[in-house]
Amino acid sequence: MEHMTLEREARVFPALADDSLGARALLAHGAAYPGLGMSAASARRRPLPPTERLRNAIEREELSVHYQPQYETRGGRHCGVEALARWFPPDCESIAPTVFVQAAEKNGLIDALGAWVLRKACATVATWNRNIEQLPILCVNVSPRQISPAFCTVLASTLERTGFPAERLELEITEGILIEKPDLALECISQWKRLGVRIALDDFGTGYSSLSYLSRLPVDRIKIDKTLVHRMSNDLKTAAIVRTVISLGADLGVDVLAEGVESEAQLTMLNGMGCRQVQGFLLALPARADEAKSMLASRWGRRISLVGSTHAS
Ligand code: G
Ligand code: MN
Repeated sequence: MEHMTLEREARVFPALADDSLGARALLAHGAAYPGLGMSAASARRRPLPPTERLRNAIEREELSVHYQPQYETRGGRHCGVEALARWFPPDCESIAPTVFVQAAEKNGLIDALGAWVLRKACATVATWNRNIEQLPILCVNVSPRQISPAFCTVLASTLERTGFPAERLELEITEGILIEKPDLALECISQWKRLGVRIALDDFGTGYSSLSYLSRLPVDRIKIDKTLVHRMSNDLKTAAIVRTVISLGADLGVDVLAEGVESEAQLTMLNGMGCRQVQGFLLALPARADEAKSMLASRWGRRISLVGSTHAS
């Protein structure tokens, strides 16, 4: 299954081998599995340079933004929605976001991609309710490579052009940026805050998880990484870490959301630990805008159909 995906990706990015380690790795994988490398026909086809290909994909709307709702563990009301870029080329199956985001980072297209996702998501979600109070918190991932004064300009103009309320927009960053360029990151994040947006620390628990970031940065939400959520049922130490992060968030006055919730057992455990916000396949898969919008209208998302209506009140 994974090998099939790699082959598709090698076909879509055949020319990435010029300057991208990601593509070289993909092609190497294709070559490592006999019969799964590029076909003679696709090798003969002269592909567009990768930069053009991704730029065209954005322009032709082959890329789209999907939305994954987030829910409160008490009452089941939604507490946000995460915008996730997806690529569905017409000539093959979808390409994993990890692949094209990494390729964009290496080919200098991440600024264009990131700006496009931000504009698209703000413009779309802005129409979901006339009443600003009822708009979900919209979470948009920001790659460490996007952190620059130019992104601040894009952010300001997006808020102005789409009319999306800054206080309902949450930018998700990972610790990578704070380690790579701490001064620039602090400067940019302070500018975002001045525009009124919220900040989330994404994938928390996978990197250095330095507690000093939490005191130095104006963080509004911590997102516990899905690998911790998946491990905690079978590993007491992981469960202790998750519990500690949840109580740390409470002490700091920062929201804590657990990502990757896939089972009732995980949800029950998180609820018992005092976690108030969850996101994951149990509750809602990432979905097209219209589906996500209607999911937000019902409490508990998918879970209502899994366990009946007892949680709906
Ligand atoms: O790094 P970040 O947290 O932004 O990753 C979000 C990714 O996680 C998305 O691609 C989304 O599809 C995926 N995802 C969302 N919910 C779940 C889940 O319950 N389980 C797993 N394995 N992945 C999930
Ligand atoms: Mn995220």
